[in-house]
Amino acid sequence: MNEPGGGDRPATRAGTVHETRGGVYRVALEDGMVVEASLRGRLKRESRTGNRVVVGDRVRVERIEDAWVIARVEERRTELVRRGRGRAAKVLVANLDRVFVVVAVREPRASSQLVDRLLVLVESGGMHPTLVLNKVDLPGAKAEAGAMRALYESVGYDVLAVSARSGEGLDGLAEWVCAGTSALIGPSGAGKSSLLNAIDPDLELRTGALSRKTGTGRHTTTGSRLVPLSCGGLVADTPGFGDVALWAVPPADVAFAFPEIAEHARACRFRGCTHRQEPECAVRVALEAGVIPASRYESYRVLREEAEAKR
Ligand SMILES: Nc1nc2c(ncn2[C@@H]2O[C@H](COP(=O)(O)OP(=O)(O)OP(=O)(O)O)[C@@H](O)[C@H]2O)c(=O)[nH]1
Ligand SMILES: [Mg+2]
Ligand SMILES: [Zn+2]
Repeated sequence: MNEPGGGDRPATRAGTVHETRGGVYRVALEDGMVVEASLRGRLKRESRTGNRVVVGDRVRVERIEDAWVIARVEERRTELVRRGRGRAAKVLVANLDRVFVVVAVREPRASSQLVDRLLVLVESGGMHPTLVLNKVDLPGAKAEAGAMRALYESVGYDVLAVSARSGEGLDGLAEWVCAGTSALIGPSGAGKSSLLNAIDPDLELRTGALSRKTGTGRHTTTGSRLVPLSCGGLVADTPGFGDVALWAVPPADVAFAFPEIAEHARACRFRGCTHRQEPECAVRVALEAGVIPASRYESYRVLREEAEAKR
């Protein structure tokens, strides 16, 4: 519909939503022009019922008199969905090529369960994240990062150990974020904004101090937006979150979000094996042989039970 030149409607132009703020959508058009648009009536009604237009959405806009209107939203290739305890699932960013799960190895130290929750969140959205271990400049953090790297590489993740402060490992991260569209997610205070500033000092994203009382971040970044990097590439700096719950993930799908469990599950005797007490469970055999790390299996068990309780 509404292809350029066709019909009596005005021609529409393709673009990508870079920022949303109170009903105003900043859209970058394909020729580099940036316009502020509102939603056409039907889309506006849909957005009130939860079908929101988000950052990263590919849209078609048209000019009506001197205003721009989003006439259509293209189908999404991927969705990064936030699922938190006690809240409705919410799409944060659409059409990402890559997601980085950023955690600090110290200050605040991320538990393996938190890391697994974040990885699972991304996997359940159909993407395979890269794990970024930040703050390796802190005393003792290198050894910690080394152990985490070994564990997560063994189950199939790319892992980067970096420091926004010392610049260590940043070349590796820059190589990834300077191409395509990516997002950084992770708990508040992990250093997501600091990493982006270190890669591209022109960004001047706001970064925050850690709370003295809790040692965690204070949600310095609010709202998501896509920012163009001077090296090329678009990146979403998202607000920190660590309260990930598997809202609305069918229990049987939880295993698929753990690549190493999914791989062994194919050899289980029973088709609907939950990998807990069934006989001839290939997952438990791999666990006992040390092929599946105990912490990963433990996270699987906890998340599976959570998903079952939500039914
Ligand atoms: N030692 C050290 N501190 C860092 C590093 N990166 C970030 N920090 C500090 O960690 C704190 C939080 O950094 P931010 O970049 O604001 O963290 P964020 O992940 O963007 O947090 P939210 O926006 O709240 O989600 C700040 O005090 C930073 O200076 C690092 O590599 N090493
Ligand atoms: Mg931030
Ligand atoms: Zn099994």
